[in-house]
Amino acid sequence: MNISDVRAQFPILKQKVHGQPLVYLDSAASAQKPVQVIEALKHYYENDNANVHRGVHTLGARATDAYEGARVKAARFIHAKSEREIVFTRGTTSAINLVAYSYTRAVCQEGDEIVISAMEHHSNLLPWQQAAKAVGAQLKYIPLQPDGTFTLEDAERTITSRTKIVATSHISNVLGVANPVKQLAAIAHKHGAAILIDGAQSAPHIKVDVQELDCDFYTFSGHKMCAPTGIGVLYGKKALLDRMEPAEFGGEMIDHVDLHHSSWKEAPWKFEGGTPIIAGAIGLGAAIDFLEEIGMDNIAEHDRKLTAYAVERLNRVDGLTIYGPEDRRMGLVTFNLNDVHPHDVATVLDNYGVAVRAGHHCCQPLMRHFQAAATARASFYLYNTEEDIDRLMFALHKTIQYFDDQE
Ligand code: C6P
Repeated sequence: MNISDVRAQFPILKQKVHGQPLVYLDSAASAQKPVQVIEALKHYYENDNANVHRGVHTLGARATDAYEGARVKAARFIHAKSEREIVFTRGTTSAINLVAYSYTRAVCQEGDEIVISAMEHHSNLLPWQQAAKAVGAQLKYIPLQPDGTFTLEDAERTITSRTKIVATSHISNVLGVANPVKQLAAIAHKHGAAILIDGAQSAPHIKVDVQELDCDFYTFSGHKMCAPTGIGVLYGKKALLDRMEPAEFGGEMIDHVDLHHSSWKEAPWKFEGGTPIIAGAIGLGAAIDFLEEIGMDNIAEHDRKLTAYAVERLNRVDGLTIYGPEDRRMGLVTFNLNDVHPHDVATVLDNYGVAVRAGHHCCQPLMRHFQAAATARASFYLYNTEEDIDRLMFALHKTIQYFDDQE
């Protein structure tokens, strides 16, 4: 993996911010787009733009082929058995909402349990809260260790024969820690429960094999892996998708419509009511081609090395706290500087051209666990370099100096 070649594919990285070369360390929020993806969108709109699945005309057929071709690529990317297990959604949030709404209603009765953890992103927490209320199920949490992780022993104790669904992130967007999802899937299955894995932070960084993990549902967002915003994927085992009713009704998803009764297409199309996210899916297909050409194993190794480099440098800073365990960390590091609000840290860093995220990262329960209102987070992707991290460290030292001078 030649990093200068990779960087050259990302036009946005060539700019200056506040007179300094941009150092983009916020890919966990949204990744940048390579020319290959931008060109794929441009090509689609300049040559093939039309609605899908309905037209007999040439553009309609081309658009349909490109849209359904992207589904095949997404299936290959996560090693699904079939493209029929790939539902296009707006992103991880809408994918989880679909399962929480529809699968819960199919399998849960009053008194059943849904099990998650307090480490989850709000998008993997609120949908379950709402679903549990709707069907009278109990929402249970696997307890967290002081470092914010959970153990398989605690998962064993929390999951029971009344548990119908277990949901957790593959990689936490705050801790960067990879959860033992394969073992968790085995525990869930032992109790007859299904497992959903929130892959928003794993699909961009590591090779994912849903068959190997034996997860029932896996969700991810295109925009965090070089694709456009507004496209994501819900993977579901075919038999489970077949049990689920659609959550949206209208054009495209139907088989037969009468005045008082209608029937739908098979999965995945029954979940894609209305004109689908055609350009987004084509952009996602181009992003998958781009990432696969570099190689997901190469990307994982690069991101792991950079993360270790950043952690090692940050650990040397007096008064800096890193959240989460040292090991199993991938793609990001979350921290706080003594006495300086993370929003102030991020603002001063921005003056040096360094973009990091500050806030609760859509994980308020986890923030409360750490008794922190907010944190700063630097996240890395295939276009970042050690030099980017050196620039972060330089800007961080300037930040410390600035606030020391204020005292
Ligand atoms: N996390 C972050 O800066 P959407 O917004 O639907 O594409 O993804 C939601 C989501 C779900 N799960 C995890 C683990 C995530 O990290 C995210 C998005 C961004 O951390 C934006 S809050």
